[in-house]
Amino acid sequence: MTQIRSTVSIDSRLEVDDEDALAFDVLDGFARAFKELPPKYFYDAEGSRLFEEICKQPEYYPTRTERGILERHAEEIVALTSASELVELGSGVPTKTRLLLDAMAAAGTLDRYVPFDVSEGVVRASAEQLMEEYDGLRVHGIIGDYERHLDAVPPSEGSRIVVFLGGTIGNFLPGSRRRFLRSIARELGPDDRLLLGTDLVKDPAVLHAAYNDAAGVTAAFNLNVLAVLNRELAADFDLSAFEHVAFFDTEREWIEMRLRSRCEQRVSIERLETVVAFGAGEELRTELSAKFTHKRISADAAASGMRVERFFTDPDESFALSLCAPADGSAPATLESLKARTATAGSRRQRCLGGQLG
Ligand code: AVJ
Repeated sequence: MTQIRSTVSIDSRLEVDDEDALAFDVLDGFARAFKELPPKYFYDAEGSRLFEEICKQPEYYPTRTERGILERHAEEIVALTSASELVELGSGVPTKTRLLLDAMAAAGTLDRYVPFDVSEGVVRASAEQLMEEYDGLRVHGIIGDYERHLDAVPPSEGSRIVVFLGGTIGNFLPGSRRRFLRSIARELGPDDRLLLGTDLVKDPAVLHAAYNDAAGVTAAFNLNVLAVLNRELAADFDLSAFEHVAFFDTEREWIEMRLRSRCEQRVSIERLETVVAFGAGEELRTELSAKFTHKRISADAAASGMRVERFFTDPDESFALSLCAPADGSAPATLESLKARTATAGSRRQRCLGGQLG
């Protein structure tokens, strides 16, 4: 079997001003009556490691449930899209990505993978791993913040599937969620699709357990954001003076994570030349994780210029993958007719494959 060379290029949009982005967000968030930090700062090397650890906890079902849905439906998703490119927002460690890349390789359409993540280490590691595993795969990594740098995604060279997995869309407040979905929708050509992973509304006890695991990994993950501020902004947070809080807001249908100050305290943030006061029991909101219903996903898609073409879920309906098409795209075809189409596309794109999976 002939080996076809894979190529990697990496485009970094993170610059010096990103330290300013953190400083600005901290100043802004701590000045509020109800203090708040954006969840994206969780993911330094330690935070990313702790998140991987969370995903292995018995109480944290989203990761394994989403993987199960992909295992069952990756082939169909790929057949529906005939995609040659996979663009992954917040790509992280590429375990779930492989299920889609494998299906694309098997369909003979795989050409390019575009991982997009804030973590340089994550983008470089997954780019290197995947180009070794998939002959001929072109990897174009983007290191950046997908809320600000979506324009860094290269122009599509075939049909593409943009994936935003894990339920991370739940981190947005409803208004900015639709704004963000609209910015993705604008990047989609008529044959392109967005595959969106969302956690679903369920028994509050199950949700509560998922964000309050017995081993305390979520608590460590939550507290780690203070270590990030200590390092990046020369702050002097005492992590043991705060405790992890996570609860399901049944009215808004989202999980809220907070850090509660165990005592009255003042924290110095040297690089911001400021001191922040916390009252005893005062809470700092660190994350929202919205939970969805099929109806809410359809409404968000519609408000963002898309429609839900297929809705995939697990037997317990605890997590969902929605395949979204641009609203004015062509009508959805049947799986059988699409399989026929993919087969043709596959032979045309044979050059892209080393064939270890086909
Ligand atoms: C990565 C945002 C999907 O909301 O479940 C896990 C992050 N926070 N445990 C989530 C998280 C606490 C996770 N997302």
